[in-house]
Amino acid sequence: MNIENYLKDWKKKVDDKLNEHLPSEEEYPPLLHKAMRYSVLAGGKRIRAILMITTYSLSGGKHFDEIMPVSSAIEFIHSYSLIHDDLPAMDNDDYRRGILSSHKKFGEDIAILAGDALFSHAFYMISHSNIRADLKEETLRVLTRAIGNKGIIGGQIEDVISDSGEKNPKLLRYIHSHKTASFFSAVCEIGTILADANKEKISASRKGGLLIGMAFQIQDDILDVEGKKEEMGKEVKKDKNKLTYPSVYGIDFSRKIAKKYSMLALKQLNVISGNDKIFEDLLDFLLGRRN
Ligand code: GRG
Repeated sequence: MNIENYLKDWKKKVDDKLNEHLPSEEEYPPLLHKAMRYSVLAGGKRIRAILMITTYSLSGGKHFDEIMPVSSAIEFIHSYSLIHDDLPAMDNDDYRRGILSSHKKFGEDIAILAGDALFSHAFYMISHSNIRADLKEETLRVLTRAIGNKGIIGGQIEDVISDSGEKNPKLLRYIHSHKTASFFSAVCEIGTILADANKEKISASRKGGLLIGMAFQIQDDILDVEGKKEEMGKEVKKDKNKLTYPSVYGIDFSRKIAKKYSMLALKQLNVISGNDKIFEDLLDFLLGRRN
């Protein structure tokens, strides 16, 4: 199967589950549920959920129904991070995924609460899933580390206080590896944990995921410079004053660094994919993407 069809098929399955796993607008309190559904169901590539499903499947996992609550949880956390990232106090973005950002549509108070509720709902989904207790515990350990002070939030705080004039490669690597790549690493690792894979595969997926995340965020920086608002579904050139790969290395060299990260990622991920070309195709897709 080619990569576009693979991603399209899994996106549809992930979207259906997200719809099922979100509270309905008829349930009380309706405004909160409406705002939660608005941001999650607005679209998105679902790349984090699909990476988890892919490492699960390549590690021999077969019980997809059992793990779909985790893929929904991952996308709830991701949507939560986007809602809060768009707030005026952070990146101040009016658009996301081609529609008004949550605070523009519902107001800041509701957007903050919708993000908070998605965060809690993610853990509700995992704790109420039928996953084996030891695998669930390990999943929670990996996930909570990746999104907290040693992960996304640690990276985000350095990102919001960063300055494009700084040209500090070490800080730049810290920001990207924490605000974005730590989550990619966790979702890849979680796929192998849920498949009860051996230590070698779990370690390779954790390292490979981190490297994919680095390549992904560098491409995101490049798209902020080169991308078009209509394709991106949000404003571009928003990172002008931030520390990014293009601000430190320029566009061409940033592209080379992203490619280097993707080759290093493949080396790791080959441990779980064997002869399957899936990660090679996936990385080509991610580095060639326009949104
Ligand atoms: C604890 C999860 C959490 C968040 C609180 C607000 C915040 C702290 C962090 C923001 C982190 C952030 C938004 C990083 C950028 C990651 C990124 C490149 C997002 C775009 O991801 P895509 O392209 O988006 O996968 P789609 O719309 O396709 O899902």
